[in-house]
Amino acid sequence: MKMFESIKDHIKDIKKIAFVTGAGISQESGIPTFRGKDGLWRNYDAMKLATIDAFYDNPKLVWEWYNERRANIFAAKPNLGHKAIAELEKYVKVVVLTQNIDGLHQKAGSSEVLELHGSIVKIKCSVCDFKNEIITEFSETPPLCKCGNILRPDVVWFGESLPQDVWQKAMIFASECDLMVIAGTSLVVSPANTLPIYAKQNKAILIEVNPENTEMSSEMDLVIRNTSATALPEFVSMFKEN
Ligand code: BJW
Ligand code: ZN
Repeated sequence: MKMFESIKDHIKDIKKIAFVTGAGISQESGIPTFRGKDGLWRNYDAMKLATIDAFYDNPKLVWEWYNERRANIFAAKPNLGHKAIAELEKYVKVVVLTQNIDGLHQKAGSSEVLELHGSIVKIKCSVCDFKNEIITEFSETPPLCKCGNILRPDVVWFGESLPQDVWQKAMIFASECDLMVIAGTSLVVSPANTLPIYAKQNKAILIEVNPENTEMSSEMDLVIRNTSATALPEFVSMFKEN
C-alpha cells in the first residue's frame, strides 16, 4: 500500500472517480504509444498521419496504418491496468474518459467508457452523414460510401471537433468527480488535457500514473512514477479494504 499511502485516509469519502486515460495504459497490452520512440510507423510520424489532409493526400497509406493497428488491437488483451479500473466499479462510481480508440476498457468490463477520439472499429463517410457501427471485416483500401465519397475511420483527427455529446458528458463528469486518475497520457492534446482542470475546480484529488513527467505533473496531488498495470491494481486494493 506504499504508492498511494498519502491519500489512504480520503478513500472512504470518495464517491465518484474519473479516469482520464491515454495510449500509455494500453502500452502493456502491446499497443504502441504515439509520442516518443513508438510514435513512428514505417518511418512516418504518426502525428502527421492523424489528419484529414494526410488522408486526402494518401487515403491508402492512412487506411493501411489503421488496418495494421486494427490487427494489433484485435489481438490485444486488456492488461492489469484496464482490469483494475473495471473491478473498481464494484466499490464506487467510475467513468472512464479515454482518448484511446482500442476498446480495451470495454473488453476489460468497464461499463461507462466515453471514447473522446472515436473508435477503430467504426467507419464514417468523409463527406455525408453516413456512419457504420462496429465493422469487423476491413478491405485493403478505403471503401466508397453510397454517395460516392471515400469512407474513413470514425476517429478524431487534428483540427476536428470531438463528438459533442461525448465531450459534454466528459466535461460534466470531470466537473463532478471527487477523484481523478490520469493514467498513460502525455496530456499534450487538447481538449482532453483540460479535463483535469475541471476536476481541480471541483477540488477533486488529482493522481497521475505515468513513468514519465508530463506538463501537468506539477498540478497533481499525487504522482506515481510507475506503469499503469503495476500501479492501478494497488490503487483498487485500497477500496477493497475499505
Ligand atoms: C505509460 C506507460 C505505461 C507509456 N503506463 N503510462 C494548432 C493547429 C491545429 C490544432 C491545434 C493547434 N494547436 C492546438 C491544437 C488543437 C489540437 C492539439 O491539441 N494539438 C496539440 C498536439 C498541439 N487538438 C485538436 O485538434 C483536437 N480537436 C480540437 O481541438 O478541435 C477544436 C479545433 C478545431 C479546429 C482547429 C483547431 C481546434 C483533436 C485532437 C485529436 C487527436 N487525435 C489523435 C488520433 C486519434 C485517432 C487514432 O488513434 O488514430 O488522438 S492524435 C493522438 O494523440 C491520439 C491520442 O488519443 C492523442 C493523445 O495521445 P496520448 O494518449 O496522450 O499518447 P502519448 O503517446 O502522447 O503519451 C503516452 C503517455 O503514456 C506518455 O506520457 C508515456 O510516458 C506514458 N506511458 N507507457 C503508464 N505502461
Ligand atoms: Zn457518404
